[in-house]
Amino acid sequence: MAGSVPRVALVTGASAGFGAAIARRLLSEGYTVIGAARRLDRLQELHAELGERFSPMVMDVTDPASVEQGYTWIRERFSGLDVLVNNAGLALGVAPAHEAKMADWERMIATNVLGLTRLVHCVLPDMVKRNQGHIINIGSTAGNHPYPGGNVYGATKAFVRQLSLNLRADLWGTRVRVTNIEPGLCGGTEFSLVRLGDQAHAKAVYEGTDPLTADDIADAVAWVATRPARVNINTLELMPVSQAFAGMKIHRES
Ligand code: NDP
Ligand code: 8X3
Repeated sequence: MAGSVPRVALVTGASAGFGAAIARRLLSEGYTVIGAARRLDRLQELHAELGERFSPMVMDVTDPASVEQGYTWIRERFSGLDVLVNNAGLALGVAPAHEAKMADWERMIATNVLGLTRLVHCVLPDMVKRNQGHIINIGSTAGNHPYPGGNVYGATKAFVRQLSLNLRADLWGTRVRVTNIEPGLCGGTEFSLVRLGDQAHAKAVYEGTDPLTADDIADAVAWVATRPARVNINTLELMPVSQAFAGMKIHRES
């Protein structure tokens, strides 16, 4: 669009998986994209691929100073942030609750709950002041449907869903939008490697399935972001066709 000011998006967790795909997709939609994560080498590779409309930013969402510093950098360079994609997140382990490591629970909460909330708290006042902006959180089907071993990971994503809906309530009367995107099984990212710790177990998660891809999630993000300004997609849950609700389990004593 000749003469129009480019829209600016911050994508957290841009060094891999969904985040990298979302960054690519938003660039192709005309956005200027800041891609944040901890691994600078990965972000630099993306910068080399995507060019000058992509800015790599080292950010650890669990570190308040790192988030504040990153957002200050954005404020100094751009007139405003149009889209925040709160994507950085992780699952650690699939052990039942009584065998899980407290350190893993703490890290998931620090990243998926506190990190995401910190970003929201940082950007929201400016979005309200400008009366525009869109926060797109990446939740999960794990926040809607319990499963064995999902314990704290699923709980963090339930938090993300409810926070997203509650933000909508508080933002009534403004033009600021909030969406929670809730993907199910999705392959081709580092999610299962991070969760399970080795390639063999990670690969086994997807064997014989036709999972969602990171590009499917990027499509969903681009779609919600490009709806007319009057439209707010509250939640968007996606699953691969090969995944469905498998019913309640009944334990029978023999
Ligand atoms: P990946 O492991 O491929 O990517 C996760 C990204 O998060 C990486 O870029 C990583 O970057 C970043 N990240 C992790 N911790 C931090 C941190 N403390 N600060 C900043 N960035 C961080 O996973 P996916 O792309 O698959 O997952 C992305 C999101 O989607 C997550 O929130 C996940 O829970 C959710 N999700 C994933 C599904 C799936 O099946 N794959 C399904 C539903 C939801 P770095 O290590 O460089 O910091
Ligand atoms: C990731 C989807 O089913 O592995 O959030 O929890 S699942």
